[in-house]
Amino acid sequence: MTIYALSTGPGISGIAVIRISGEEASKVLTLLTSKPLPKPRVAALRKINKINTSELIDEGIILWFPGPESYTGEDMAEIQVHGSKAVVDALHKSISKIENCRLAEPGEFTKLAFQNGKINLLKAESVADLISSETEIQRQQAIKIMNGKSANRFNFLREKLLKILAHVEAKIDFPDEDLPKDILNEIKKSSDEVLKNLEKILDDQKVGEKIREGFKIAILGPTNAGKSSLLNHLSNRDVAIVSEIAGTTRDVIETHLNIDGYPVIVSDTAGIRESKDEIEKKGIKLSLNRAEEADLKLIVVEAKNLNFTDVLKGLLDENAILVINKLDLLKKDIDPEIKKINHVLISIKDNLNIDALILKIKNSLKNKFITSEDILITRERHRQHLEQCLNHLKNFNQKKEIEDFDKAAEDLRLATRHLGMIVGKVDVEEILGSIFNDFCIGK
Ligand SMILES: Nc1nc2c(ncn2[C@@H]2O[C@H](COP(=O)(O)OP(=O)(O)O)[C@@H](O)[C@H]2O)c(=O)[nH]1
Ligand SMILES: [Mg+2]
Repeated sequence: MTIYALSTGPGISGIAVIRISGEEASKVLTLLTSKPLPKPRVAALRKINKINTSELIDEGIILWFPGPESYTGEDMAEIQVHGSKAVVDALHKSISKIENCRLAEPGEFTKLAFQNGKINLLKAESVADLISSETEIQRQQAIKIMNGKSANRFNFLREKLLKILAHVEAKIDFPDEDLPKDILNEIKKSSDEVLKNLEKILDDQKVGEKIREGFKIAILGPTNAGKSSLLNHLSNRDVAIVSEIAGTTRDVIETHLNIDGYPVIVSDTAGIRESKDEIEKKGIKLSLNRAEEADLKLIVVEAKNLNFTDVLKGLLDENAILVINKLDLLKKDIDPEIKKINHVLISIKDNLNIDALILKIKNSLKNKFITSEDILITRERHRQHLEQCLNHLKNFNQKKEIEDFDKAAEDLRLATRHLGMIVGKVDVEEILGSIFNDFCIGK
């Protein structure tokens, strides 16, 4: 099958690029242009006609990438036309009339690239991350992984395990021969080293995942404290309804922000209070769930009314900033006990001290995002395989002491397999779907 798709974003644009991959790619080009193929990888200006007629669709640049030196490893072509819906539709319709050609599925080009051995799984994932990166730190992370930063490390550790496995299997094949002392020592040294490496990689405060998914800030507090006002102020637009009626916000409202290059997801939540209203109660439950998941909590209260309920007290931990709002209404000084808590006094109405609050948020972000060179995990998938690998390796380390080589070898095989699955060095059909389904069509 030959696949085709618009690879640039939909909508009006100067140029739209349509990619074609598969055996019929050359035929598509010759049928659309009624001319021989251009030289490989050299741009050529061509008139592009509807199939089987001489009716012009548009004039544009075509590129011919014979396989295997192409992104997917198959024969590929690119057609650059003007980026209008009508031009793209006409071109798609023409290509669809050619035998064995169909529209690509989401992520199918990159999936082919992986299946044809052009890229590994980590690179495929990082292509998706780069495409969806919104902030500088996300772009930097995606490009590092695309360049093989984590694949090299995981492959290096996997090679070490494979070497140990070779020794252990030799022992199984020749049970009467004792493994020489120096080889046993080497096995111990190597497996300890891999184990330490894995533990270090896993001890990463999930920074890679936070960068990819966004740092989660939850705005929490009693009703009417100004939580929705704060969300709107931070987002610079009216995202949530602000009203003096207590209990206005019931659902969780989320916005994505870019604070100094850090990706942040801020969620405004229902005010926490005793309520008899079923819907409001559900909203409050959602608020408390958000509080649990959040990397940072902004606990917003009114300056004039600082009665902390037990629930609020429980939320005020080291990952929380107490935001005392409506400073404009405050006539006297605040309670010295409260002053001891990490807090900031603001007035959203009069725009007082908001800068100080943003600075506090930024500092908290910086502390959480300290990126060491060792951040290799960017998805839960990687973490799970690494944890499994670590567990099997620990089992192996225990067993080999008692010379139970058969079982030890099985643990080692499983450890190696899990490490290989991160990069895609084993049969990975079952995880392919979950990765490539996140892509958009044309990638
Ligand atoms: N005086 C004063 N009123 C504010 C301030 N911030 C918000 N409000 C008002 O407080 C009321 C409740 O605000 P809202 O953002 O809906 O509170 P929420 O229930 O915590 O989401 C609204 O009438 C706001 O205009 C402030 O800094 N000073
Ligand atoms: Mg609200």
